[in-house]
Formats: sequence, C-alpha cells, structure tokens
Amino acid sequence: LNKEGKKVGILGVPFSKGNGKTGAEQAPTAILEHGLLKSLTNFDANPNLDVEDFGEVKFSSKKLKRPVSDIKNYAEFIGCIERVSKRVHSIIEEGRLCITIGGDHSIAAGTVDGHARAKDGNIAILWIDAHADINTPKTSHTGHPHGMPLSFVVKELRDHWSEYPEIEWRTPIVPARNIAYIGLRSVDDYERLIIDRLGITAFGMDEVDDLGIPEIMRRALKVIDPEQNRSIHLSFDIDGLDPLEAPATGTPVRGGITLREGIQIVETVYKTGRLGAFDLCEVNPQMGREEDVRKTLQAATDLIKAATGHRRSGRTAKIPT
Ligand code: 4U7
Ligand code: MN
Ligand code: MN
Ligand code: MN
Repeated sequence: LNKEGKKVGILGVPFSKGNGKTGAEQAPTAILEHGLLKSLTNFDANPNLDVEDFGEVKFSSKKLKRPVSDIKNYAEFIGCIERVSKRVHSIIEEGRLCITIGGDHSIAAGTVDGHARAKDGNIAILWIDAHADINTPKTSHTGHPHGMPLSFVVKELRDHWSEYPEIEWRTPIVPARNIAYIGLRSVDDYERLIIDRLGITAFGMDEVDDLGIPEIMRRALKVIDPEQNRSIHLSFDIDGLDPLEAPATGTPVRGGITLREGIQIVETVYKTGRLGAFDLCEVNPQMGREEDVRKTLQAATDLIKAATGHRRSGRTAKIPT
C-alpha cells in the first residue's frame, strides 16, 4: 500500500486517572459521537482510506506488591498503559497507522512503548504540547502521571523508574535525541534541566513566533529522523493549541499554537509517508460550556482528519469512465 492507500486503526482509551481531574475518560466516546468516522470516510476525506475501529481498551488496576506513594493512581496507570502498549503494538504490526484517542496524556507511555517495540526502537517522537511531560517520579511537583509519560519511555531515564513495581514489560529503548517538542510554554525547572542535559530538541512558543511552523518542522524532522527512515510518533496534547480554539482541556495555558498551525504540523508529518502512530489526548468534555466542548471536539476531529491524509485544498474527483 502506498501512503494514499493508508490503513488506519482507531483505538479509544477512556482513562483519566493520570490527571488530577475526571472528564478526559469521556473523550473517545464524545469524539466518535461528534462524527469522527463519518468525517474520515465522507466525500471530502482521503478516498483510499481503510479505517478500522478497534473500540476501547479495557483495563483494570494492577495489584501491587508494595505501595507507591509518590505517583498518584500508580496501580491504575500501570494497569492501563500495559494494555495500551499491547493493543498499539498489534495494530501497528498489522500495518496500520495507529490513532489513539485518550484519555489524559499518561496513556502515551503505553502508545510509545507499543510503537517502539513494533519498530525495534527506530521511531522518532514529535510531542505537541504546552507542557514537556518528562518529569520523573522524583522531579514531579504534582505526582500526576500525565506529566511523566516521556520519562517512562526514554532510554536515558530508565533507571529513574527501576524501583517501581509491575513494569518489567516495558521497553525504554527510544533515545532522547529522537524527540522534538513544539508548542512548549509551561515547563517545570527540572524538566528544563532534563531537556538540556539530554539534548532534546525543543521549540517553545517563542520559537514558533520567531521561525514559524514550516521552518520548525524542517529542523525538527532533520534532527529526529535524519535518514528519513524512522516511523514517526506524533503525540498531540490538545492543550498545545491555544485555549481560544481548544478550551475543553484539563490544564489549559494561554498563548498556544493555532488550529491552523496544528493542522499544518500534522499534514507535514503525513506527507513524509512515515506517520506510524498518532495520539490525541487531554480533551475533557466536562470542561467549560457546551460551545467550548463542541469547538474542542471539532478541533480534535480536524487534527485526526489531517493525520489520515485529508487535504484542506480539496481533491480532484475521479471521473467514472
Ligand atoms: B499534560 C505539570 F506541574 N508539569 O507534571 C505536572 F505543571 O499531559 C503539568 O501535558 C503536566 O497535560 C501536564 O503535573 C500534563 C505541572
Ligand atoms: Mn499539556
Ligand atoms: Mn501532555
Ligand atoms: Mn493537560
């Protein structure tokens, strides 16, 4: 199959225990009820798309041999991401682009693990977010797993998790240099230390303003996928967008990227032909007014459409012969 005849799998993860609030667990259903599958297959979508809906991941909390106190809801978090990793791994093994709908962003600890295993570690991660999500259990001020998923999967930080139970299954094989951020504007001081020490490519909002998305995408892809042979993991936290356009989210930060810039990022990755996994996280249908929720669900839908090859400028009709 060429990139225009793409096979796609959609997986919902109704998990919100990685965040301090409830609501994100409703996002997979809300996005589907907003009409996602229709917008991926209607007349204006990529016509050669093969979409399979894999439903929602079932998960339960792990029985722990010893209690964990510095990570909130640790047993639930680990129970969930182990299942997510397995499901994502098998969807990618089927040759499908795996689109995972969260859920809070802690689930990306599972999606990246599954993707990395399927590709023997040869993946590049593009993380679109207001936040850096690379706290270790010890550097986190909040104890919330949704601020830690990158430290869970990064090779150089593996020892920071070695004392925690029930994670023998994980494969932290992605080097820090394969990661790039876009959209940062709320980074904890120890996260900044980790980013600097490990040499992670990070484009904050200041650089988005200075350089613009096209130049940032050229630079980011050059660093994280220099030989153009990696499977790209695009992890999109909806709070990367400005809250004017995506208000229904748990930890909004003003001054973010526009929906247009977000779509441009996703389109640019799609065009490489190497988009292997796409996460859409942190939509919270319980936040704000009905109009805020509708706006946010539509923004999420537009980003997912771009990940499956929708073209804003349209497609030439195939005239029957
Ligand atoms: B999200 C935070 F302290 N850094 O660790 C933390 F500011 O997935 C926020 O990006 C994490 O929404 C935000 O709890 C996680 C905090
Ligand atoms: Mn965030
Ligand atoms: Mn995040
Ligand atoms: Mn958040």
